[in-house]
Amino acid sequence: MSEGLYSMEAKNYDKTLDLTKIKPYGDTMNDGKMQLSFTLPVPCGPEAVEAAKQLLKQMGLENPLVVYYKELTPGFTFFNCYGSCQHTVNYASIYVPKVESNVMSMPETDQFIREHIGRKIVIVGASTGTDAHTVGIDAIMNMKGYAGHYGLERYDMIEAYNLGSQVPNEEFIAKGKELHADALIISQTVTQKDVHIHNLTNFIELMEAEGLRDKMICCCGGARITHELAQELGFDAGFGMNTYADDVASFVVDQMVKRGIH
Ligand code: B12
Repeated sequence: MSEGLYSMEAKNYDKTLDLTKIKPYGDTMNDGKMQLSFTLPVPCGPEAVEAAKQLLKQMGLENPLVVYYKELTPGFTFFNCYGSCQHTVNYASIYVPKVESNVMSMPETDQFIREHIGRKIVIVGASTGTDAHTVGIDAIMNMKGYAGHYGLERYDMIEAYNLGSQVPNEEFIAKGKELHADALIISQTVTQKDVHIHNLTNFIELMEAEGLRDKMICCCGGARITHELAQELGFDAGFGMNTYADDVASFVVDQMVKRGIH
């Protein structure tokens, strides 16, 4: 049964919380209150507000309330609304595959590498294929880091190489080989037309063709990447939103030790 810390805390102060039937929380348990924002392609006015309310009712929201509306441009109206959701979800039955490793801080990871691997490890990263988004891979790799988490370049015991964006898989793998990478890490942001799936699959195929797949730890990440998807595509791990250098560094060093890579 999956039961997060917050749910347990909530349970302590509100006995009406049933984890097999959860619904949105507004200001009292089980009130179902949700906030929605959307645009309708109609002129701003009372008819637009009524249309928004009818839509909310059809979506199963009780007591629909439009709390803000504004003309975006003639013929289009933007809304902020509230309503009470009547549906529930069985939180207790949820299972989500996720990266299982003990997340260490930067100094702990450096120390772990010194003790268990005994040399600097090499991690090469890029946003590959046609993907031009760099902010994700920079967040993981840059010296200054992201949201209070230093990037891999800051670690004493990691040699980190950030190749930037739109790096073809062939070039990325060749660089990994040249640098004797222990891990290759990829960022993928664009998922339109499943471009990320095609690109990540092509990467794994090339790695296998070169006989490198078992020699390097392969991870991917991005807002729409899950660990489950990454594993399905042949990666060792996948990291989604709210992940940081600590997560991938801990995973890589843990795997290296488990696989006896020194
Ligand atoms: C900035 C931005 C751009 C900038 C990018 C500039 C740059 N240098 O990166 C520019 C303007 C160039 C751009 C272009 C495009 N963009 Co854009 N862009 C964004 C935007 C606003 C923010 C993305 C971002 O920087 N997030 C912040 C970072 C820190 O978050 P993150 O990437 O999720 O990274 C975190 C985690 O996911 C994880 N992570 C990420 N990578 C990795 C890798 C590893 C190994 C690990 C461990 C973890 C990890 O760690 C990070 C920190 O927690 C988003 C919308 C949004 N608000 O998210 C759209 C968005 C991503 N873009 C989008 C699109 C469609 C495009 C274009 C295709 C638009 C177009 N038609 O031209 C082009 C892309 C062209 C191309 N060839 O790639 C869509 C993608 C939709 C989809 N599902 O495919 C979005 C979602 C906007 C939207 N709602 O439509 N974009």
